[in-house]
Amino acid sequence: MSNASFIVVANRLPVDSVVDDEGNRTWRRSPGGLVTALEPVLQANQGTWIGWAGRPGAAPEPFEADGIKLLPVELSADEVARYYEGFSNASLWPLYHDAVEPRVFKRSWWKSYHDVNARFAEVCAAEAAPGAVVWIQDYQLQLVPAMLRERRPDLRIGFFLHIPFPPVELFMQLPHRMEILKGLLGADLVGFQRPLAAQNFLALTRHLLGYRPRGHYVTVDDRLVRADAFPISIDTATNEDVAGTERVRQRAKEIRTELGEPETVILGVDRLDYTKGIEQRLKAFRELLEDGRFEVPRTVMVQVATPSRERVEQYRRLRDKVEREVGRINGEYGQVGLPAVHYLHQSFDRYELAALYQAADVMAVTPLRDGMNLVAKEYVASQVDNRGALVLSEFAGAAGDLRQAFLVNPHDLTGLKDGFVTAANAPLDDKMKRMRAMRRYLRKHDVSRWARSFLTALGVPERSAAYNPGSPPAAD
Ligand code: ADQ
Repeated sequence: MSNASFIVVANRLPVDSVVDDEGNRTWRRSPGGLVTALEPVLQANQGTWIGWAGRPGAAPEPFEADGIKLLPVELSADEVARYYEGFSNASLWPLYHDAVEPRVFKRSWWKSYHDVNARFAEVCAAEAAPGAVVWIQDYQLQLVPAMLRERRPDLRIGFFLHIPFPPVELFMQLPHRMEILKGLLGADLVGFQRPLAAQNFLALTRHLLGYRPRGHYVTVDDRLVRADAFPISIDTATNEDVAGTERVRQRAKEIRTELGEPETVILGVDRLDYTKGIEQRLKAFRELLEDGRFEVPRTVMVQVATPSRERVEQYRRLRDKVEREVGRINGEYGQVGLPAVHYLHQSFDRYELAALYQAADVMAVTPLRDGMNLVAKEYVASQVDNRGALVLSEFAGAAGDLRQAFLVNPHDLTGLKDGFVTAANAPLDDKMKRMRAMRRYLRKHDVSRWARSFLTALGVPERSAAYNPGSPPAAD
């Protein structure tokens, strides 16, 4: 047995395999708030991160990065297809997002999901020191809490779901619903993005298992399981710092020049995913041009659609539909050298992303359903002059935190169009007041506070140096 007293278990390791200039294969840390938030805790506790390294086939040997042990778990090509692309992304993902796209169930996918979860539990059980704290992440690993408890009842186990948790009647469609619910109940603490998700989960324990949840707790075999909301956030200070650099300010100006100095730039930045409401947003924009309420080149749209899950059929179809719609809008409303929609199917580094955020007058975050949506929070943190306007879907978890946004219902096209027009035409002092309030909120509620509050609830001592070496916990 190893001696890791704090372990993170996630589908992916927080690194990507890359080939350097000399042709050697090395690891590059993948960007993301989760690793930033958990790094201090992992470093202070001889922590280990367990996850897939991103390539099918034999797992690389464990290695260290920035004082954190990374422990790769093997996935075969077949498991990537069935456990990851199949059960996780074609069954669970659409179902948990209110079935905005039909979910597909295949029996062979479930077996693979089960086997891979068991492997993660096995690796973790062998790695954890006696009494260690284990924090399991997300929908790909919902069976791990119970599988781990069976092997190691001495551990303190937390689970956090990054996506929505569906209401009882939707969850009930899921084959193997009982195993999944029991899997999650293996944890001591099950965390969700929003209070409603925690309530859905507790209601389900009553409905499926006849338990009697009280407040945030439910008793399972003489053990108390807590279900509660812990809205995730961003590394606000770093986002603000990057946005405040001369490089970003300069680049933001350049972008506006490259766009032809429009009066209004509307921006969307999303993984190319059907939950993000990209089609609805494009349709709203097209109708606004049709109605003459927006006019090119005074108003233009930039849509960044990050490549995502391209081997899953629904995602390939979505890409075709989005690209057709962009082509249609540009065909009808663009001019030579002045497209109405600038469409970028690419990834960007954090400086370019911050510059895009800063160049945008209106940020369109219009998911049909979203656990949180960090893009909305990154946009707000990047508005160092407090000038932008955020149009935000009521169905994003972020709407519970960013209450001063221009809230819209993306299922209601007329309302969505009105939301864009209101945000684009809002007086500057109104926009600045909203933006200041949201930035204040994010400074206080950043990703380390999120990690701290989850771990405190899991029973890691509040004042433990593990949380935040060198700096005291943020005051309320
Ligand atoms: P996602 O669905 O991936 O996350 P989101 O929260 O918006 O969605 O995070 C996307 C991240 O990717 C952001 O940090 C953004 O900056 C980055 N990104 C997007 N496009 C990019 C591009 N072209 N280049 C570089 N970076 C890009 C899931 C859930 C969310 C939940 C998060 C965290 O679906 O609801 O907020 O996990 O819990």
